[in-house]
Amino acid sequence: MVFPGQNISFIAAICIMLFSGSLSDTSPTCSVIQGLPGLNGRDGRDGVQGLKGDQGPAGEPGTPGIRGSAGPPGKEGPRGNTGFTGLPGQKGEKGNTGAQELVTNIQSKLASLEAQLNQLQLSISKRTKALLFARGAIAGEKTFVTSRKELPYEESEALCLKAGGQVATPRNAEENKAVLEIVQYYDLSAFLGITDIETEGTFRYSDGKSVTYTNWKAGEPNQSGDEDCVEMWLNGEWNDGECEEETLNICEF
Ligand SMILES: [Ca+2]
Ligand SMILES: [Ca+2]
Repeated sequence: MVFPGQNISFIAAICIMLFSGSLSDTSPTCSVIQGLPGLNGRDGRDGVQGLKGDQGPAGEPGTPGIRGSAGPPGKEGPRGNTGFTGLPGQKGEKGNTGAQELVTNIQSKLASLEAQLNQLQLSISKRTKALLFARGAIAGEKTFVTSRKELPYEESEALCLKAGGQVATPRNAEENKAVLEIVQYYDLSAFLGITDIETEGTFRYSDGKSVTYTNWKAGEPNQSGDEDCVEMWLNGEWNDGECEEETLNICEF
């Protein structure tokens, strides 16, 4: 039998004592005697730690800090520029006699310059006529002049450059006609300042720009052989000819 709340080992000891003391009995009995309550058991273990609680709400903002103290003073600024020199006093008014002298002087100088200019124009006119007498021609601002030498293209070009000009390069009918006057006078064809040396078939002026005026003879240029220079024939028409050919040197200024 089990008695809840009683000490089992204590009950068993009482039972043994009773059985030992009645060996003569044929049917020993074991009376159950309720013992004293046992000692309290030990406390149970601690339970499993609970889950972490939710995060609490944010706290109230702190009060602003105390304002910092003022910084140290800045460096001393650079020294200022020296002041401007005072303006000179105004010139006193010239008397009437002085003003009249000034006007007279200016008029005199103008008259002198005018005389010098007329003299210069006269001189230029004379020299131009002298050039034309030696076989030159004028068209607009250009003056065409011949050295009367017959030269291959490169030599003709060098001679003109050395003189401060360039090989005659007519850029319109008027200029072509002026060059023609010289060509016909000497009865010699003349190279013009136009070639297709750089690119075959593309004729350009000596400064590399494309030609804007031409007066080709019908069927020319035809690159018959190795023809990279342009010559003016006696009728004023153009032909592409060989640069080594010798023609009348005509320069333009
Ligand atoms: Ca050619
Ligand atoms: Ca030709």
